Amino acid sequence: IGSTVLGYPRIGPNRELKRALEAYWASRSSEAELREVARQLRADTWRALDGAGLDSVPGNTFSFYDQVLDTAVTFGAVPPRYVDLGLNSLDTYFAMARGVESAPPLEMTKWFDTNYHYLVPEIGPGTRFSLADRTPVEQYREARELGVSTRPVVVGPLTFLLLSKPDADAPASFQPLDTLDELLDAYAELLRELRRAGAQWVQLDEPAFAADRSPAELEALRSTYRRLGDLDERPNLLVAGYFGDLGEALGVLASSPVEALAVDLVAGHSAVDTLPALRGLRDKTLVAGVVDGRNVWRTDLDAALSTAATLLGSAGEVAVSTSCSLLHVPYDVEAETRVDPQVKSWLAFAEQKVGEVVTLGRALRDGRDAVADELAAARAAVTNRAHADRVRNHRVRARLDGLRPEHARRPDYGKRRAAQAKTLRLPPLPTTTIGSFPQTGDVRRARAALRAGSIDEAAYNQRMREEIARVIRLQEQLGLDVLVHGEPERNDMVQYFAEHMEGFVATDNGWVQSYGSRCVRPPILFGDVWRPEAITSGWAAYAQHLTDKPVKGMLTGPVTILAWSFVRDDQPLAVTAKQVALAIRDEAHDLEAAGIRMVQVDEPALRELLPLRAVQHKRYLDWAVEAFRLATSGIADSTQVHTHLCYSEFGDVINAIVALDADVTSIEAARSRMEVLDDLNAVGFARGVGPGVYDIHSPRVPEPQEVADLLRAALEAVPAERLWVNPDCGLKTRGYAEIEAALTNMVAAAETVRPMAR
Ligand code: THG
Ligand code: ZN
Repeated sequence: IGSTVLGYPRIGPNRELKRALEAYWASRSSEAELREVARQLRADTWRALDGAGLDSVPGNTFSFYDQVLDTAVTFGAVPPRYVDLGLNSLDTYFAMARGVESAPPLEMTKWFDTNYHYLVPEIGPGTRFSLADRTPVEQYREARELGVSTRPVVVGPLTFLLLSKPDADAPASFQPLDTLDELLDAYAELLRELRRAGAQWVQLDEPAFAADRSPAELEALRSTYRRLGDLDERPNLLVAGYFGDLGEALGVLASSPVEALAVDLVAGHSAVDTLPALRGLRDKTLVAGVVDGRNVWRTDLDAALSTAATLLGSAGEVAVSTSCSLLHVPYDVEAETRVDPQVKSWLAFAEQKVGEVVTLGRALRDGRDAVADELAAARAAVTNRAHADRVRNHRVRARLDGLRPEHARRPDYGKRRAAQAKTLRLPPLPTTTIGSFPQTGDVRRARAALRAGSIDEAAYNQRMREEIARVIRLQEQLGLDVLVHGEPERNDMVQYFAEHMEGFVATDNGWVQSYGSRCVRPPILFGDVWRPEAITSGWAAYAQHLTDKPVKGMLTGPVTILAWSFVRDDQPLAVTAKQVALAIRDEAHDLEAAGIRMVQVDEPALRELLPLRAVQHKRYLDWAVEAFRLATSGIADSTQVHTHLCYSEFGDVINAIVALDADVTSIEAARSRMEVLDDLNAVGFARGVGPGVYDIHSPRVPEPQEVADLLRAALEAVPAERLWVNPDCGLKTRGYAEIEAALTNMVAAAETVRPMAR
């Protein structure tokens, strides 16, 4: 295998796939046009990877939407509600991803601890697996015709089933893993066809084993790879485990008949110590993932080489690779014009990381001298970064050193509650929203015009103020009790804060797929973080002076800012979190000084950064909670702290939610009904809570009756004086027609239920 990468971005260097998909969905282009864009992107990728000098080029890394969905379709796991639509194969696939009028989409959730989302396959006793779709084989042939012999990458059978959920008709005792035997028949057929098409290698991804797994699951891993290994007609098998140390699973795989293992030596560096003891590795290829596939820093090639070199005696062959697929980083750092040249010299995106892997492969094969120039250049960049003045700020460091526990503690809740009741004078069941209002075309155009220089800052600010005034008027008409300014000035909230803080750089073209055609441009946190001047208080104060009702100030929490950025890897995340927390604390203070009486600090990504292994949970949650409290403890008792959580199941972090000690927590709950309230009660949560009363991710407008029923259900679990009424997330992605109707009904429902709350 020599040198390789475990996967590659597929959205296109200029988001060509995004545009092609959205044009197709809007019926502005044909299936043939969409397929042609996809074919071209695949060809460009294969040629680039082959041309860069990788010894083994991954194949089947393209996807029209998601690789887990692809796997479900490959093996025929298409639920009947989509088959019954009678659509062609491409439209059936998109129906699973996006839903249609009569069939809701598959559930979408986070891919391990990344910011990528996959579609959750639905498996039941009735699922009949087969090799229903031959895309991996066809794409192997397509690459071969271009002269590139690829190594098709497929989600492994165990990870596939472990990420699936039982379908709605499955009996309670059923688990997707029960279907493993039948699924393996279909995998066997795929392997046979790939072999017949000429494939030398296939990569099966099993990242699920970087998380805690039961003895039964480890046993399933053993039997699966024994069975696949014993097939007589198959390519060589590379099993890839990433996002952490595979632990016990490494031993299982090392003693299986597969030919190669890929390990993540960045997120799971500890495996370096255990690998030499695995005797079964001696006749296998070990693919050492020494180049970070999830972050954007240039690799310390000397260190990577010595890691790979230590392993030389442990395996039959040592190859080098990225730690995981490069799906999680942007294409090309050379496309960046805005990034400061010094910072840019420290960065490597997907294309540059391929170059690093090639260099490492040559160094291992031909010796360091063969790539002396490349090693020297990498060394210079790493040294330059390590010593750069701009990475450290002494005032920030001194402030961190001066922190005491009391900086992260607010007085007793009872005292705060009394102080807040006096200043805020809210009705029972107060109504509010999460913060953002729809971003109109007008607002987006104003931002684009400012960037293009066709309007100046003053004209832009005027435009935003008009928008804020409109949103305040609307909220007053709707009868909401606690207002927001609507956030017209923010594109992506994390990007917005990063652009206004020191220690970050923003990218022009650093797009990374989040789900389907949707992308984000994570800012790059390279140095000590601080806030040169107030960011949000001007907008909030402007909004407040337009109304007698309280306006909430809106901030993003430190954990979420880290989770949605590329973070520095030269200090513990907990330290970086504190720096960001202090910048947010300054913002909260300025909001208060500007007359704002409620400050909301959102942490939608609190669950996302939770480590995959339970033994690491406490440490993470301790620093995550501490960072939030540091951000929110610098203000008066009478100022009400809100937080908002969404995008996940909260079971694993429920105690942390209590520990945040926010006065009011709004939480996504419209889809899981009000169950989250029982979960909160069970751990003694006794603060204000706003369980989302309708799902903003759908255009559907809830009826007043429906919302009132939810509120009555909530009142079974929460006393009236703690219950808030709000949608389950921000309104940014919706249209005004929908939200006006939905909020009207929400306010009406609150008014109906209020009398029973007095
Ligand atoms: N910001 C960031 N990360 C996130 C979210 C976010 N991760 C989790 C979740 N929210 C992901 N959800 C989305 C929702 C919408 C879009 C991307 C991720 C989206 N993106 C625009 C697109 O692709 O056209 C581009 C947005 C832009 O111009 O910046 O619509 O909220 N960081
Ligand atoms: Zn939300």
